[in-house]
Amino acid sequence: MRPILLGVAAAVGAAALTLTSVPASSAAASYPTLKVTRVVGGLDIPWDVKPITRGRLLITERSTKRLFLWTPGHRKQRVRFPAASVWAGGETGLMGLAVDPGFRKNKRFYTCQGGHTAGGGHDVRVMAWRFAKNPARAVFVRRLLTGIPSTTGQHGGCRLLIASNGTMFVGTGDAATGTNPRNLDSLGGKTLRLNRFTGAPSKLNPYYTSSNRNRRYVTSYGHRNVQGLAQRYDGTVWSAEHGPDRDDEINRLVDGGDYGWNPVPGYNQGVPMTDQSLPGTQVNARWSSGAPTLATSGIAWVRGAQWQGYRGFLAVAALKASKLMFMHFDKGGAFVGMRTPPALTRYGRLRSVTNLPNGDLLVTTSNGGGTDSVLRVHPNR
Ligand SMILES: [Ca+2]
Ligand SMILES: [Ca+2]
Repeated sequence: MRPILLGVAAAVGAAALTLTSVPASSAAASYPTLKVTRVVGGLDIPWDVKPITRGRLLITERSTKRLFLWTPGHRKQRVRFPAASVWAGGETGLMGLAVDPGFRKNKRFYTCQGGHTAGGGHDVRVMAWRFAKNPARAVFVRRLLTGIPSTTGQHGGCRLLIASNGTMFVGTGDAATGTNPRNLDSLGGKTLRLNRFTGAPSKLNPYYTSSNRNRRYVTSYGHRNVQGLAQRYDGTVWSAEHGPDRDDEINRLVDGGDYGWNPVPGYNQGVPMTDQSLPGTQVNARWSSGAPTLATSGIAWVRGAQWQGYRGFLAVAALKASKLMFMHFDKGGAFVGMRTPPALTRYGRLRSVTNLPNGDLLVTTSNGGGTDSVLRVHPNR
C-alpha cells in the first residue's frame, strides 16, 4: 500500500497544472465531441436521477422534496410520495437515489433524505420504497438506516451506491460538527455499507463486530461531505467530496480508511482536508483541486467503446466551477490528467452524473428557480 500512497502524493501535487486541460491519455487516444440534449426541464435543484425500466427516469428534488417520473415521449409527472415526512433545510432534503438491481421484479428503490425524529429533531436517513403505478406512487417499505446527523442541514451528504456485490454504500456529510468525521460512533463524515434489504450493517465492514450500533456501519471515516460515489471496472469504489476553501477531493475507498478530515476544536476549517499529522495513517486523495475549490459533486465511470479516449475516465460534476470534468486515473489509481469538454460548460452548476445502460450519461443542473434540467450526454454519432 505504501508505494501507491507515495505515487498519489505526487499526483496531488501536480493537480493544479491539470486544470488547464492537458492531454489526459496516450497520444493515440481520440476524444469525440460530445452531444448534449435536454431531456427533462422545469426542475428545481434536482439532486439525483436514476433509470428504471423501459427508459424511464426517477428524479429527486432536494428542497421541494418532490419525486418525479419521466417517461420517454411524455412529460414528467409527480410520483405520489410522502414529502411531509422529509425534513429539508440548507443543503439537506430529498437527495440520493438508488434503484434496486432487481427492480424489474421487486420494484424497489431507495432514497437518502432528511427525516423527522421522535424527539422533534431531524436526521438524515436511508429509506426503501416500492414503486407502484396508476397512479405512480412510492409505497413505504422500511427505514433502512436512521440517525445520520443533521444540524442546520449544512453538509448533509448524501449519496447512495449499490455495488456490484449488492451491498449499499452511503456517503455522508459531517453536519458541520467538527468531532463527527473522526468519531467512529457517529454516522456523519463517513462512508457506510449496509444490506439493502434489511438495513443491517454489511458483514464486510471493518468494525462489524463492534458493540456500538453506528460503528458497525462504518466503512471509512474522516470525510467532510461525500457528494459522489461510483464503482470502477476493477471493483474499487471511489468518492468525491467538497473541501472548505480549497482541496476538493476524489478518493479511492479502502476498508477502515481514515481520510483525514478533523476540523476541531469547534468547527475549525483551517485544517487540511487530509491531515497527515493526525495519529495513524491518513489516506491521501487520488486527486485534489488545490485552491480554489470547484465543488465536485456527483461522479460516474465512463463505460462503452463509443466514448473512445474517454472510456474508463471518471466523469465529475462541479457545482461552483459549472463544468463536467473527465478525469483519467491509471490502472493503479494514480491521477494522470483531465479533460473538460466545452459542450458541458454552458449549463451552469452541475450536480449529479448517472450511467445509462447504453453508456450515455445523465447530468443534472443545479441553478434553482425552476430552471433546472436533466441533460443526456453522449459522443457525437
Ligand atoms: Ca481527505
Ligand atoms: Ca498521521
